[in-house]
Amino acid sequence: MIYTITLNPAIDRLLYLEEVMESRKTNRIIDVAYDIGGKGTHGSYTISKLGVDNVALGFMGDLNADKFQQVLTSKKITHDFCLVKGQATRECYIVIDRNTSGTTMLTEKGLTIPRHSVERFLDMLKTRVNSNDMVLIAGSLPTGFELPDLEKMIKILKEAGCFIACDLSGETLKMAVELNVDFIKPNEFELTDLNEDGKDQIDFLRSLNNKIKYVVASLGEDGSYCIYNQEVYKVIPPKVKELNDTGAGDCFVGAFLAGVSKGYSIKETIRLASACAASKVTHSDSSTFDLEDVEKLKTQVEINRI
Ligand code: TA6
Repeated sequence: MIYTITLNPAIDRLLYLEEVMESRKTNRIIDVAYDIGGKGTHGSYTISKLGVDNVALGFMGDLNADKFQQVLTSKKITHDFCLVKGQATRECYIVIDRNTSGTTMLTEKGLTIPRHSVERFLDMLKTRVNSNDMVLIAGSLPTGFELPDLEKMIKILKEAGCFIACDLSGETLKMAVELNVDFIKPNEFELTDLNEDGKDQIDFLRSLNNKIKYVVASLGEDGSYCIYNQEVYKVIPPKVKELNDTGAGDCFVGAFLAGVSKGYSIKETIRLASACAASKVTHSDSSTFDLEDVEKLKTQVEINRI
């Protein structure tokens, strides 16, 4: 089984503007839509759509549980979130205007998890996860679930012997690297941050790959590097008409894990993940991609071993 863990999920509120957003101006919203938010939940949506069973785990607030569950159901996400009493799952605002250089995301702080809920969640993982499973931990930490809790959680998963993928950033990414998880996806800024001695980028990626089975470094418009078995693959995604880049990275990660779980070769896995992410950006919400498009886009992914 694949489990995704979104500790601080969200309902994405998509705000479509007629023009480019500007300060000191009234920016008129022409349409509003909702989508699932939070990175692990996006992973779950992608993994399910690619035909692989999985369960989305994490926390959700009871005040707007109906609304959150409605979005999960509309996305056909199987889930088992722990309810946090007296709180609401956050909303994240995605502003989609005519700006060609990407959307703007405004994220609420989100849940505060009480101590007893943190402990209950960690205990649940101990009994639920076993060595054949894959677990994706993705997104920011809510208040109350602190760095030592993340450390404890990763150690529980390591003890279970499962595959651990982390789509984290900042201190949480550093923690994942220290604990030698199986998959990470730093972006170019996070990579610079991790590379404290300023090593050559490729040498540094190879050194990360000595302890982390799959390292994917996203380089923005320049594509990405994927390092597996000390081989470095430069990946150039297909050129598509971008409508909304939000969630493209989450979609990549979900598809990558689906590929690994299906036993695809590294190249097939990269091809699938890049094609899914490329399809995602052609959709105006934050999670949708199209399986027919993915088949076409797969042929346009450029992968060069360097
Ligand atoms: O990557 C997109 C997204 O998952 C949005 O759906 C949004 O809810 C946000 O990221 C959450 O990110 P955060 O880092 O705050 O957990």
